[in-house]
Amino acid sequence: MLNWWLPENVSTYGADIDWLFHLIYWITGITFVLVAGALIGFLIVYRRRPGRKARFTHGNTTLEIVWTVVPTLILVILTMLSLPAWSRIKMHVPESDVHIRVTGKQFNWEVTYPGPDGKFDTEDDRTFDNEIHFPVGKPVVVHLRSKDVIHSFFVPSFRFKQDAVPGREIRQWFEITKPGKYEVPCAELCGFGHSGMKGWAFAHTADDYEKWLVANVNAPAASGESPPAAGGAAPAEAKAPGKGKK
Ligand SMILES: [Cu+2]
Repeated sequence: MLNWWLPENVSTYGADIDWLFHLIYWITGITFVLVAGALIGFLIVYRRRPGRKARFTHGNTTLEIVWTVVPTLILVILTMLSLPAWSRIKMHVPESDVHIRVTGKQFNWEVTYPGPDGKFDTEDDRTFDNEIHFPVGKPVVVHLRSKDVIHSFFVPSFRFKQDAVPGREIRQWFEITKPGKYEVPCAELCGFGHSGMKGWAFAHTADDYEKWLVANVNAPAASGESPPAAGGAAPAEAKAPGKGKK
């Protein structure tokens, strides 16, 4: 239903979001057609004609109660239907051994891996610009930060969208089902270069991710040199990672 206009869903929880999206789309779409149709109908039926006088009407109490109660009920039911998905996706971060810090800044995504010690802010951290690599088939925990203004880390195919807020670290997660290269735009107007703020998410098979990690994150960094290119470990369209800076 209507999948021709949403990007392919490759996330384990994407179907829960798409279902709600489509439900709300149809409710608001049908409401729009009914309201616009009634508006046009009234415009024609009650148009000005010679000899017809305008008449004051107080309204219709029953009708007003109905059109207040029905939308209220719809909103309450939508809230009830959304709660399980919201709770599963946003309120709980599953256990994982893949933790990646993503920092928004004007106008880049900085992606930091904790390195072999598994801890951020240590000597062996590795940071890349505008590319995030991770394996499919397991939860990936993103530690989202911002250096300056509010950005929004958005991966349409993952049904993942989360603001990055200065002064806070927000932990969110996704689990991807299909290897590939996916676009990561910034979805919050964050300044002059906002439209060019775009990164790429590389979902690897477990084996390819291991190879990428060994080649790019776990390799001892020679001083003054960039870490080796991803080589065969990354998908064909993957370019070599950016600067491997501390
Ligand atoms: Cu931004």
